[in-house]
Amino acid sequence: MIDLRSDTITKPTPEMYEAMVSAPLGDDVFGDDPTVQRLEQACATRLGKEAAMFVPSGTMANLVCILTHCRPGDEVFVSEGAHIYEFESGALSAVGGVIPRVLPSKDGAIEPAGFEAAMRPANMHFPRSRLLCLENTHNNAGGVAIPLEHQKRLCVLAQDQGILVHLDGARIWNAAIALGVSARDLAADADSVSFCFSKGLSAPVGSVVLGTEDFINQARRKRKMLGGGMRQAGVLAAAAQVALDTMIDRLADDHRRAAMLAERLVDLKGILLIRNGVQTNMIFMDISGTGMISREFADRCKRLGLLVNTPGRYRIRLVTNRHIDDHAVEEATQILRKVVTSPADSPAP
Ligand code: TLP
Repeated sequence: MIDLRSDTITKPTPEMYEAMVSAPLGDDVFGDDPTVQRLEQACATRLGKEAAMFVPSGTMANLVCILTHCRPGDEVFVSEGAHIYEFESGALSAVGGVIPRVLPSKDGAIEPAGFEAAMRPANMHFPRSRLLCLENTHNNAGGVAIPLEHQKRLCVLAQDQGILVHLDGARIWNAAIALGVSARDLAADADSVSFCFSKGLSAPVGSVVLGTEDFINQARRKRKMLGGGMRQAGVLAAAAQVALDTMIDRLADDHRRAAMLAERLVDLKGILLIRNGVQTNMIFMDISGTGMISREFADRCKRLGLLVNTPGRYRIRLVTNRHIDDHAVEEATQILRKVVTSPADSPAP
């Protein structure tokens, strides 16, 4: 089975398994797991932030940041299609009690003019505009790497208004590679940043939250509140450390293979690539021209040995990852070609 559903499906490397077995452990809720501490320190140094905190998932990372920055009733600005808004079960409102405000965006990048227009004068009728959430790469826009200059511009606008900035950098390393900048640069203007070890970096579990020491101290309480305090978490942090130390550069291979696959799909009948020029490891396609809905399309792919993601009625997402080599790209192309050109030949589920 060729699995293009996500980069989250990647399995730990042998080196990760070894590190997990031999990691020195403590109780991280007491703050004495040396492997977690080492990882947090390494992440903070690498991203140029004062402190870091290991968390079980990207969703918890985002939620902890929102809870730490905001109080109920606050307004949080998000881009169209933001993961925080679309794919986290409404946690920001359900748990955080904040009001999301979706800003006009182009290819995942919030329009500065739209952000400015959304700013509110101080008035007790309004919610308190508190936090701007950025996402880089922007998943739902197509794995788009938002240019550093654009991000900086938005951060300046936010700072001028006393609005804090959180960067959902679940795939910050993909963004950095695609843009040719450092993750440190991308993180520089944000008050909090999160990134994931369990996506293209292939660790089995875990994300990290970064910010000032004071912010992270407050965030630790929120993590505990959400049930995210983990005891011998060094078992997981050990694998995440290997991810951080050894798995970043190879993301370029995923990007190359996504571009290669996209190239082969451009002229497939009934398929429209949602963004021409795939920038990182994702391809989104509109398949409405095939006469199938995405569920049906995905089922047919599966019968032929290919797993794809179905983020919308007519939307299919393909994500390259460490388990997809050049040969798998060719095979996936053949399967997609078959599904599109002779749907009747690909057995219905
Ligand atoms: N994204 C997953 C799905 O939830 C869609 C995926 O397969 O891409 N921020 C961004 C930008 C993400 O893409 C994700 C996961 C998260 C946060 C949440 O991470 P987890 O899954 O660890 O909670």
